[in-house]
Amino acid sequence: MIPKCISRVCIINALDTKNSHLLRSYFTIKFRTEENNLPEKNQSIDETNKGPILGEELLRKISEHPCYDKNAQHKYGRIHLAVAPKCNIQCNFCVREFDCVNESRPGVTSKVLTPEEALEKTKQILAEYPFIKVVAIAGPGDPLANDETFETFDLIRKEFPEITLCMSTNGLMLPEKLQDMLRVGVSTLTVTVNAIDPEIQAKIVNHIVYHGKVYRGVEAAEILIKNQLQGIKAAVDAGIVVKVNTVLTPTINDKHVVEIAKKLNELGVYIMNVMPLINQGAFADLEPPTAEERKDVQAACEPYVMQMRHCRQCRADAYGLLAQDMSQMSEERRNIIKIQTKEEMEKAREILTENDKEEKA
Ligand code: CLF
Ligand code: SF4
Repeated sequence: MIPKCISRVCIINALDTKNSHLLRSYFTIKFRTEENNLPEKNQSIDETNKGPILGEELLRKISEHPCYDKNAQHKYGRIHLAVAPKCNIQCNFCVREFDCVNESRPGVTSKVLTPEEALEKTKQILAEYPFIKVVAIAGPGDPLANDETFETFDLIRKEFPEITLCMSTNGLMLPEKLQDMLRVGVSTLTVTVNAIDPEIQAKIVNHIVYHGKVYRGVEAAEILIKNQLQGIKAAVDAGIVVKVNTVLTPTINDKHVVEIAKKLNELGVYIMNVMPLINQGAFADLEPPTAEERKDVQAACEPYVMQMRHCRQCRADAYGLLAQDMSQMSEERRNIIKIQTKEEMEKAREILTENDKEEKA
């Protein structure tokens, strides 16, 4: 019997054979109401996407993740803990006094926290803003180049076992650090892949530091790409839901991005975020893409992997809803949002309780 809360769209999505992992999940998930929003399906129309099988727990996490499900962005928030200052590569568009621009927008560098300070901040913020469902580490450097990342996640998971742990990385250390990520419970992961062709990647990354040695040019690019792709595959196989960020850089990788999307399809990546270049550092003279150019690239990639179009290029210490970074707000404004959102949460809870009663009746 089909539960009464299922909409026609849900059924069509589940019966869409390109999303067989969702079809399988259809029979295992405890269906929720539309108010609670199931995650949007992966809309890629290529049939070969080998994404992970999404069980009930992962579907819940996606449906409450503001970056992975566009319907969640206005209801649920994330907190970024700036515990990872070091980076192991040098991107040509990065100025190291700023947050990692593979995930963030530049600003004054986020104040680096110790793992203990990060836990305290999380406790305080989650108590005040219960709509925050994701705790993430996204810089200001590369999370996998900093042991504090794992120490922090360990502390957070012990205190908040239900919370989604998210991370963003350049992927250089992904194959080696995946076991640590699984141990601490990371379930959503972003890897920045700006090229899968070493000649193109060599124009984007100045150098990498790998196992204590500095590599440059195509040699550096080959190591980086190999580790990114191997790491993504292993993460997907391990059940992590992977998002890929690609910085759209005119004259460098703009004609190449669709090739990346095809590869992501093969690897089972859940969603791709084509971000506009922020022109600084060695790329200060490059023109960022226009909104139209970015839209065209996203449309060309869409057949292969679902596209994220609501990214806010957050700071490495952002928290709140994506559209309302409370780390940048006055106390007064934060209080207004707190009250408004709590009311909304209460309303949502009432509706869910009513629905539960109806289902049981
Ligand atoms: Fe943070 Fe990134 Fe996790 Fe989201 S942000 S680590 S996936 S919880 Fe989101 Fe911010 Fe865009 Fe990143 S809007 S910059 S995509
Ligand atoms: Fe900068 Fe991020 Fe690139 Fe590291 S990975 S160099 S922090 S943009």
